[in-house]
Amino acid sequence: MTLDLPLVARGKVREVYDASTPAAPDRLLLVASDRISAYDVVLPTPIPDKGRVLTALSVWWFDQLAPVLAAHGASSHLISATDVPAEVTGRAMLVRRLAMEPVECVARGYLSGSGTVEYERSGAIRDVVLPEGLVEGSRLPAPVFTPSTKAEAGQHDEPITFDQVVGLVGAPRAEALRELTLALYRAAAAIAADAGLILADTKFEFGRLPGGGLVLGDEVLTPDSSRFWPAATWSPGTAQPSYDKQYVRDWLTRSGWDRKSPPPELPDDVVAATRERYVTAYEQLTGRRFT
Ligand code: Q0Z
Repeated sequence: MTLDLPLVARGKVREVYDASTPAAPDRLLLVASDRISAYDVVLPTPIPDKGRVLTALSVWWFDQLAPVLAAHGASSHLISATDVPAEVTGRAMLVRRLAMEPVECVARGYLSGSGTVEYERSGAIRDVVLPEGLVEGSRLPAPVFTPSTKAEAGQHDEPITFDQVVGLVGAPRAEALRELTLALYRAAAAIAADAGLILADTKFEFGRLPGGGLVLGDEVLTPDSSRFWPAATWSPGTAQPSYDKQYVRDWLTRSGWDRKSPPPELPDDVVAATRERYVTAYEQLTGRRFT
């Protein structure tokens, strides 16, 4: 696949191109690939349709969240998921180029991963003191805003306090980012709950248009930016299996891969099962068939 557009940024599993024209400046094209990463490395075997499923999911969520954004005087960066080059049909979004805020805006409604590590060390997550006795997978008394800095490519995001967000963007914008992040999380978690899924946590990225309010950017509420757990099997006290990547992780572990050497090709049955998980997640959430 070769798009004749300037490459602006490349992530592990997606790319950003400059899609500006003289008539329509400040446009980007976000392209999702079928690549999958596990344990921080991109695997050599693509998952067919992953890019289309994640794009369709993100577009569906932008639509679901539009009222929440509007209520906060905000909007989304999405312009069109159909007016895109033929080579990337279904797996690309044409978006407005924003001045991105230098903060990853994470909301957590459940204790998991690095949130559990932080709680076990300090009894708190960032500046929010939590009750005793919580375990991996516990629901938090209220969702918590846990921002992090944007790391350079290949590095991990660094947790930061709310005061550090204030230092980066000023108090009014820091408060707006926190309130909007939590409002979007609550709305999305309620929608996910109706579909039998727990939205444990999610990461948003915001930017601004010249002279404008906040704009929700990037991809939203995909399995790559969020943890979704089936509500039916939720069981605090043990790690909840990853909805999408568990087959891949389990197979990689059983394969004896040392996590340092180049990763092995995935077998066909693991690819098929993983593709099915992405499609099922989309269909369960949206109530639509994936085509
Ligand atoms: C998001 C990223 C990806 C690698 C740039 N609307 C926007 N305006 C300005 N910048 C961005 C956006 Cl979405 C932007 N990223 C994150 C996405 C591959 C990095 F697909 N980079």
